[in-house]
Amino acid sequence: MAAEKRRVVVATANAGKLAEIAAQLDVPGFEFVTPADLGAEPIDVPETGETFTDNAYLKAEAYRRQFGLAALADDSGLVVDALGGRPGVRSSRFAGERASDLENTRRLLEELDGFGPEMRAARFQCVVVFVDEHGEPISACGTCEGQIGFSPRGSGGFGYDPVFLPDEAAGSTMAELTMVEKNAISHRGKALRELKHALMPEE
Ligand code: ITT
Repeated sequence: MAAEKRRVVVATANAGKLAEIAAQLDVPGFEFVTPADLGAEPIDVPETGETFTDNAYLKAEAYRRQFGLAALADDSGLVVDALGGRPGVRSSRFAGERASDLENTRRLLEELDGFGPEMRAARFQCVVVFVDEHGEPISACGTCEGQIGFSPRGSGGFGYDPVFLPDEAAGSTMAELTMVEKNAISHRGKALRELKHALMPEE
């Protein structure tokens, strides 16, 4: 008889993230479910932490308590050198509390107005935290280096993807890549592969 799989709720309200996470989560012995699969809405967890790790942990732990299941959360953002690391943990709120991706991207391009190519280095960072049924955490992180472009291009992905040119993508923006191509080089792809490795049973 097949062993029972451990259910893990994916702790995000961001549909773009969820699609990328779902495409990569295939871990023997685990079944990843969304709040929608459980007949519930995503929960709004105040991101009061100072770091990606703090916030990912806050989200994973809030979902674990709410659903009584192990949980996996992602906290991620864009770090721009010329802006002293902003927007960082405030990436989803850069242009205001409920700002859209378009508003955040516009604000970024405005802040970098007049900055030449040598001043546009940036990176996406991601921390994923898995908490087991008892609250025991495992975390993993990933980074994707690149440059901020001068105008948006492409319609894939989400967030700042149309203005982010990954070093590993030879002139394309992240939004011009397919999801498979993005996941192969992205901060989230790297973090999830590391986490998956940690969750895999020993050979
Ligand atoms: P949850 O907290 O519900 O997961 P969120 O969008 O609020 O959703 P974060 O607090 O982690 O998530 O903020 C991440 C923001 O960073 C996201 O809204 C984008 O603006 C940006 N971001 C992160 N990963 C990105 C990616 O792969 N491509 C483009 N932008 C990204």
